Amino acid sequence: PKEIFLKDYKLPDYYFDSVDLTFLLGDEKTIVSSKITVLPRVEGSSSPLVLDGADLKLLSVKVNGEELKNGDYHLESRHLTILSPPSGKFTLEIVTEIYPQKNTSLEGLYKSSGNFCTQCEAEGFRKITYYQDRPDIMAKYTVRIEADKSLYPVLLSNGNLLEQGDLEGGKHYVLWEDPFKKPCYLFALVAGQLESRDDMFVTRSGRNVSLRIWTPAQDVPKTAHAMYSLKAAMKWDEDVFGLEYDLDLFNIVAVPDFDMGAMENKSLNIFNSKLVLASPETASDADYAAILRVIGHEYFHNWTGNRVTCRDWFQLSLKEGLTVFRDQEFSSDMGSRTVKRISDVSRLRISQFPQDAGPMAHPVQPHSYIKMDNFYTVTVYQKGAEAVRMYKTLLGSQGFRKGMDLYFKRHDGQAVTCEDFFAAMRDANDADFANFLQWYSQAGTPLVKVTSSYDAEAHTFTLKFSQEVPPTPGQPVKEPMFIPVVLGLLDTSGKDMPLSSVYHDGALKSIASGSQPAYSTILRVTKKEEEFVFSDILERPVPSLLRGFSAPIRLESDLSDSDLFFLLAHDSDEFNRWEAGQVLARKLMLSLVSDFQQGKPLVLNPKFVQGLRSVLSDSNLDKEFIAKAITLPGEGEIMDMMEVADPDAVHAVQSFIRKQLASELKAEFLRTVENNRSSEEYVFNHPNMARRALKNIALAYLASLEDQELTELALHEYKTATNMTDQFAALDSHSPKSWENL
Ligand code: BAL
Ligand code: ZN
Repeated sequence: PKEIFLKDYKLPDYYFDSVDLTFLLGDEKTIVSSKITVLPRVEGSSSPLVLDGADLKLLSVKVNGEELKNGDYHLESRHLTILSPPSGKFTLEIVTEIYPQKNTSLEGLYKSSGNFCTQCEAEGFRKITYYQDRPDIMAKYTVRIEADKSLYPVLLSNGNLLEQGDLEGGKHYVLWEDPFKKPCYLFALVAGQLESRDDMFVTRSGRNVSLRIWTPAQDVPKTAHAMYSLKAAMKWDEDVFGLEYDLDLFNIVAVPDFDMGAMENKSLNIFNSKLVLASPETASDADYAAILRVIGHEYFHNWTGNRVTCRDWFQLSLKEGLTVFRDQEFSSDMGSRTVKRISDVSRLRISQFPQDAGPMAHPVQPHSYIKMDNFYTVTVYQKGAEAVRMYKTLLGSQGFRKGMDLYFKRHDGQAVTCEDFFAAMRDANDADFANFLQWYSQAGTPLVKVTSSYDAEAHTFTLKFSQEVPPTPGQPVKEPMFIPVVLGLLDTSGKDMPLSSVYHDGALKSIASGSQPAYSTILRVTKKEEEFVFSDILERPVPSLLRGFSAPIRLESDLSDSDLFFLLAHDSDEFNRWEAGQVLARKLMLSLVSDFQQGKPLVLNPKFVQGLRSVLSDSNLDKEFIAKAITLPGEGEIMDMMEVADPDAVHAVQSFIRKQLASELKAEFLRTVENNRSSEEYVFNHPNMARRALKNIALAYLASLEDQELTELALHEYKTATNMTDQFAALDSHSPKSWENL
């Protein structure tokens, strides 16, 4: 296989204007006919037209209605080349034979549990017919499908249904038309024995949209939550981004064999069943939340991915980073913003940071690939979403929205690049983004070190930053990055101090907005080393740095334990309250691991117990946030921080801390279980999920005491549970690995 480079991108020599596809679906073979209107990019040119194809049997090729003979085209295992196409617009007709029943790659057209189904992203369309299989070829499609009516009563493709009817021999047909131009990776076809849950959404401009979720008949009752999620996502995109759905019909299909998880084909999203089907007996709160998120994600692609798509696959993050960011925001608005941020940051640290530090490290916009399928990575998705989040942090909600509006105004119907997105954000706000694009081109997680000092006489507070981006494969030397550091300074009562001005880069800059003082600010850290000096700081503050995890970096600061306890108790930024607790817990665990290894008795710092007690009993805090804040870092996280991992010591220390906390906070935990039981009927909403999360972590702590009375309590919770989350948590509280599942 050949390595493909971003720098070698060339515009195509030919564009496709319209594509009419006909599928004769059969159990032995499927015949695919295509009729394509081809336009040369440069008028008068007649360079060879190279089409991609794989595992296809070519039956015929016609140009302007004339069948081509062998010497008119060249056929290789993965390409069909039309040697001398006419100069000017022409029609190309190709007939191929394919065997979906034998296609086990789950790319192209294949059979899944008796139904026909497609997956074309990234390069599956070439397994259906010969085509320019690249996302910058955008065309309008019609699709006619013919199949046996009793075996395949439902025949679906993209767009609106134009016609349907019966044919001879027990067959029937449908004709679909998608009025929007799309790349072939968004083509979809489904045929089979499916039934639907039907609903309706009225867009804010009054368009009636039919919504259908298709599954095997027995699964239809389990699609209620998916339908709820779809309608919530449609409403949210209108409210937050002003983006309306653009067709009369939106279909979702759930099939058991689907590799991609879910796929955003235009108006015909296809999902693995596990991301659609849910009932209180078979799905946990986490499953329900995942369905909400993924249904939202695929729906949001209708604008970020489909209406505006990628020029080439190096731009995958243009649609995926942006759409992950959009689904994160959607889930935040449907639940707790802080808890969602904590979960997303934890995921980034657990899976993306190691990727960025290992042999697979690659930029968000990779420079080259051999097989595109390997680039659907946490870096492209999650770090890409962090890049989009930084635009929003720098521009604010309104500025970000202005950037999005300009992006759609400029690029609707186009295939574009990450640089085009950058330009829209910059131009809409007249912003100076310095070298921000390095977030796309440089791999590796920046390490940022911060030290602070207070001058009591001058009333200044100084923060010194240094940054280093580690070498990664193919990028031995790195440039400094543009790192937005959101920050507040806490006074001795724990309140955010008013910030008036900061001296940086030889200039004193005002922070206050008009006559109003600011209580937090964004530092633009762009150099290898630099400092910021805050003036009018009347007492030594405790800095709250990188609020909301404002950049995907590793941060090392000189905050003392007592600063961290202070932030845990008072920070107005809840993310940093959680972060302070986690940093303390990690330090505590590492020091106890060392005691354990030296055979010293283990003693738990009473300030840590007190810190968690105050979080647990703070009735102003969201219950799901409390559950997160009192959860100890995982054993793996601690072992990652050790020179030589010692699983026995880490396990012993974690069990010790858990038992100590359970015994010291037993009364609080018992009260928490008592006060947070679920009602009879399972309802998926944030308050209910938050109550269950808090109750179940309290139960897990109590279970660690291995007390008969508490085992009885867990058994009682198990027997009276009205949903899978509670039932599983009660059962799991007594498993030796229970802590890992929280
Ligand atoms: N486009 C592949 C599946 C997804 O990320 O939505
Ligand atoms: Zn996606």
